[in-house]
Amino acid sequence: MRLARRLAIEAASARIGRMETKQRVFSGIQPSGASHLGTYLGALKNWVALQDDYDNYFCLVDLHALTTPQDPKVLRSNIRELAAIFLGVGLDPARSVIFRQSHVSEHAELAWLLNCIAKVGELSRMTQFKDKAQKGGAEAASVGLYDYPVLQAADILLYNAHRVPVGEDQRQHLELSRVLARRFNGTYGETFVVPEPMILETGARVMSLDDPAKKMSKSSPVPSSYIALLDAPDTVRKKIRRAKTDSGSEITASPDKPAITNLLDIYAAMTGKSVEELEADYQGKGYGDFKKDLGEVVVEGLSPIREQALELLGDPKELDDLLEIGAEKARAVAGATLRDAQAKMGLG
Ligand code: ATP
Ligand code: LTN
Repeated sequence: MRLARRLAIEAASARIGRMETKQRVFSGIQPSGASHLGTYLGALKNWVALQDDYDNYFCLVDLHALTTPQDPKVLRSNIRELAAIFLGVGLDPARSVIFRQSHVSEHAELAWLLNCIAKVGELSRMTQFKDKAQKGGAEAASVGLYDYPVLQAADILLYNAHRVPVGEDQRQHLELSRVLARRFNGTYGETFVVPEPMILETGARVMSLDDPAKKMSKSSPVPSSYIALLDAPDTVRKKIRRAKTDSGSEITASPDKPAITNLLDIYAAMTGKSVEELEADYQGKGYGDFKKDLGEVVVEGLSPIREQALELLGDPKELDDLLEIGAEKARAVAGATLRDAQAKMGLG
């Protein structure tokens, strides 16, 4: 069975090699904690939908995860869990290259080259760095956290990706990748594709369940603020039942009702219905009815993913093998781009 799967992947990889006409997509997620509904609606769901139309590279960015303190044992298990989630949502190793960043050393090597053209002023303006560094005091933040966006640019540019499907919070990082690609090309000659962000209209910014002013985040210390993709159905129902709501009782989206607006957005993203349709469906009904239905919608959407991921977690060897097959394919592309960049800078 395992062997059959591997052969199928190999055959598909030969097909991937012939797909030069397709544009390339690259994106990544950190194995730094529980992947949640925001990650799913802002990124993963979109990745799955892109698979047939693009030449896809999807990466577990484990080097990025090290920019904040990680317990090695927990990190190891988070990496496998995220790999299981990648496959559980429907990423298909026969159509997409799925791999770990640390298995392809070119990521760290290109990051160094790009470090030498990135500017301190640019990195100091990154809001994610400012927010995260603020939590423990900027002086104590790691140099890795500061340099995070340069490693992200290296990820994308190594594959000459045309499109990068991410949530809204990544817009600024992507802009830096574009700036670095243009600067490198302008200084050393045409080398990198300048990537375009791909940000969905619905689901691109899922907010926290306990504070609709903050994005749903896996680094939140409050587990009830996010719905983890592996949460049991009853936990999902309970978290939604307890989610913060606004004053008043109408189910309508508006800037002065950020909590119910967020829940309506989640409902819309999970079902494909528009927020207006949902407002009409729930006219005259209360928060209780709405939350009960939303709980079922989310449970129904996430259950197949959870079941599939839990099953895959029962075979860690298979997950590791799949990631290694992906890394081999990624190295071939990344190696060629790195050598080109090195040569252009005078290292070749
Ligand atoms: P942290 O919150 O700890 O910074 P994160 O969840 O933002 O981590 P990743 O897991 O690396 O970081 O994000 C993976 C992808 O999910 C990115 O494309 C990101 O834009 C998207 N994403 C993350 N959180 C949300 C959210 N709340 N709404 C929509 N998209 C999100
Ligand atoms: N910073 C991203 C994760 C990430 C990424 C990438 C996304 C690292 N490298 C390359 C797209 C392309 C985040 O979502 N937190």
